[in-house]
Amino acid sequence: MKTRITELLGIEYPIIQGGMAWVAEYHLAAAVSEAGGLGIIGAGGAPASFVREQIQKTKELTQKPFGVNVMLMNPEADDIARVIVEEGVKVVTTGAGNPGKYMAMWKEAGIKVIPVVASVGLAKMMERAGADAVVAEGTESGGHIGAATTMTLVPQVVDAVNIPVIAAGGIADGRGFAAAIMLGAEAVQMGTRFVVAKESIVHENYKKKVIAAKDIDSEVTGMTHGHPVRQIRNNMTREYLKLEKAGAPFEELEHLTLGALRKAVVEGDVVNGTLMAGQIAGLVKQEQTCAEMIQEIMQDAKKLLKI
Ligand code: TUI
Repeated sequence: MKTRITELLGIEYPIIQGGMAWVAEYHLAAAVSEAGGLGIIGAGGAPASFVREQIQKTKELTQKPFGVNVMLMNPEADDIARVIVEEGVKVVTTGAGNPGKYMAMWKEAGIKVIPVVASVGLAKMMERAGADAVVAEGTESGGHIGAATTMTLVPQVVDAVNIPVIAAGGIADGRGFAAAIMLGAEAVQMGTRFVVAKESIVHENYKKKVIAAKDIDSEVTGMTHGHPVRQIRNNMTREYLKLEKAGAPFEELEHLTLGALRKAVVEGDVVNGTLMAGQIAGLVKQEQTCAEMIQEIMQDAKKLLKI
């Protein structure tokens, strides 16, 4: 299936993997790229040296294009932005902020820049700044989220910009893919389904929680201090929301979450760790390889779209 995104990125299928902190490391990124999508290394809150290593390890596993996601609240974002250029990475996505200050450097290096946006306003600003495409990410997503739903955000962004739009948030199968195409998107970005990929290094306990999750099993923490994060309900979210409701200061809440994502992904602490996942977790039923996931999605979507 050809779209402006498959042409822009030189990939076979218009499916890109979300740049999930801790989860999107080189095994997963290489597996998605090898399967014909675009794998992405999620820099998250990691130091620049770690990101460089991840890029080098990905290159050892695949010759195909892959990208790096820069989480813009990372204190080392400036260094990571430079490492991406030095290592010859072809595609960058960004999250949790405005990547405007890196745009000139990345464009000059010939990098395809794809900011993740949660509003029409930022999408237009990114197009003016020279972005090659945008990911329009709805509030159904896991992790740090905006307010608009995928169903409302994607067509509004499609109408507002001329660059291609990638839909994200609540997409995990061929039906979601086909729906995104109907909304005018030219690719999808998926996170939650790839969390349970066979090639994903996420702790088995975390994967089991995603697979067991039902439609209404996620909570949004951090709404009151402007950093809403969607994650699967557990002891952690109950404690957090109780404190948040009681008006606890940001510092106290931050202390609670500090290292909690690592605790869940690496140690498998599903009680007090942060289990970031989207609302579509209820649809994710089994561990499969990235290739199996992508083939299944494309086959189902092609039938629905009659292409
Ligand atoms: O960035 C994401 N998802 C993420 S980042 C992340 S790491 C994290 N962990 C704990 C707390 C906070 C972050 C986990 N998941 N998705 C893309 C995204 N970007 N969603 C929303 C936004 C966004 C929000 C506001 C982008 C820009 C923005 O404002 C731009 C401005 O004007 O500064």
